[in-house]
Amino acid sequence: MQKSPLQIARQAYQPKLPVALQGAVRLVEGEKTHSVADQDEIKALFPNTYGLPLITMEPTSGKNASEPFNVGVILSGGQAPGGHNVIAGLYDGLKSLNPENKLYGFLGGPSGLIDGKYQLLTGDIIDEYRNTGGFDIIGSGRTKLEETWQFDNGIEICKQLGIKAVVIIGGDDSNTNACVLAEYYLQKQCGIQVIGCPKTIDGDLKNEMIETSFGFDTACKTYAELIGNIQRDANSAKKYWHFIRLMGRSASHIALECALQSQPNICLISEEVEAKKMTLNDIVEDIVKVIVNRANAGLNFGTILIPEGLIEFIPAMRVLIQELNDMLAANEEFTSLDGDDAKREYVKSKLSPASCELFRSLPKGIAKQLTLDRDPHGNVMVSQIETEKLLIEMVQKRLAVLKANGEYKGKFAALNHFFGYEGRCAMPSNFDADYCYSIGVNATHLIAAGKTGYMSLVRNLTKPTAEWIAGGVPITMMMNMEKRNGKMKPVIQKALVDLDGAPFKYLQDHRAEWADPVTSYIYPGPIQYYGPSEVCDQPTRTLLLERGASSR
Ligand code: FBP
Repeated sequence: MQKSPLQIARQAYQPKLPVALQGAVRLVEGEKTHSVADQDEIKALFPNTYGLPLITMEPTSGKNASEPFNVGVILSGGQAPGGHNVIAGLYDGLKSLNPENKLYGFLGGPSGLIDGKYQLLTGDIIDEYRNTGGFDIIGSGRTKLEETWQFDNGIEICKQLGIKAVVIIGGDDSNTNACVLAEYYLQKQCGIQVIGCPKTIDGDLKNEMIETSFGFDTACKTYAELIGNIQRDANSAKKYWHFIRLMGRSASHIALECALQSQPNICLISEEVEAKKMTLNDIVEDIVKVIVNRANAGLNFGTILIPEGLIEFIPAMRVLIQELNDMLAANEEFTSLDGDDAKREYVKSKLSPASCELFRSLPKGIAKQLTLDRDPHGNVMVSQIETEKLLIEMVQKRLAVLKANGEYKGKFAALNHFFGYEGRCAMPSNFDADYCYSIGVNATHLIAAGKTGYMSLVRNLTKPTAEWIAGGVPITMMMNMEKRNGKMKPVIQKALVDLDGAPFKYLQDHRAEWADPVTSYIYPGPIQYYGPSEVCDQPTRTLLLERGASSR
């Protein structure tokens, strides 16, 4: 396979490890834990994995040796930069414990475990994927591990391969499933451990212990580079408003981080829209004010960042989406209907009067996007809803009214963009390369110590890598009960943007200045892998602001 010079150079990059993971470790147990909410329910559902203690890895003298054992790894859900390094870290960690240890990759996501599709990962394979983006080493998938027959199939295949532990690299839903699996395997006393790793570009898998999920850093830096390029183009040509939707599902972390890096004219934050109970018209009105103000100064261009989950946070829309979720969950009647019109009529006949009214008022294309298939976890697939086009259409209409009234004299030409897939497989930044490798090595120590139901934890991330703290956090500690597919389920609590948190406050304090006719754009440029630390090794602005640090 042909490679670019950078690919070749990156293959030789040796990720940095925290001091605690550079040699032999000893596991130190801390306080017993409890779930973030709904303690009684979670405890009843997870009698064996509830209340486990936090774990910290401490360096020790000597060598961690163990009898040989095998591990299986699964990549679950959307791609996130650094997944290959988690696997490389696992591989190197296992081999340093005992060269006879083996690592199997389950192919195509969780279904690989259920269907017994796997590959033995050898040193040659791992070397090909070190420090690369993507999940193509073994593939990923969104099959939900939730049925006991699936768990039992997993036991069979693990027994055949002598697998002592399964590592699931995934987001909040996949790690919830990891914990359900860990609990089931403990109940069955089958001797298979399950360890989770915090992945998602969305940045919404974070809490008191997990400072950030891997992939968020690289994905945001990739999008921020593109936004900066667009801003420079806008500032040069001076003729387009760019409406840029950014991935991230419900949470607006990606949009917020990109705004902190690039200082656009407007950045919408879904969580704020919800808190202020804003309607679609309120949002349009806010955008229009900025456009008119800039037009008055002769500037008919600008940039607007839109989080992909925005639509779900407009209260009336949320009710509509909830009704649609409940109505469409496993609804064969709906799926058997032929054609868009029949489906639209069916939906309208089942909605409450208020939601029906809203549904009818939406452009047909957007209304249809809202009824598309849910993901296996019952979530509406917000990446398919073109909110940026909806906003352009509404802004255009409002400006036409203002123009007719003589209140707007500018020119409005808009372009739409959606950035998501462009960043999910980018070559991991140094931060993600080091973080992921550390997560992988750390997971091997949790496994060797017989732990299960834990997430591999690496924190203190705004400090130099050597000072990062490694350990384990019980997955039940992050759980609460939420409605999924119409039923209450135990799930890891999603972290949305905290409106009292430092990253949002920074945006709040500066957005008037960024909206102003005076240009405040920042052009972040591409991710740098080689060069001074202040250019190459900085974590996200979100992480720095949250941890009260100015740089690493
Ligand atoms: P995960 O939650 O699995 O990490 O997925 C992240 C994500 O990129 C979201 O931002 C986006 O909404 C979704 O995946 C898109 O899903 P798909 O890859 O199935 O199109």
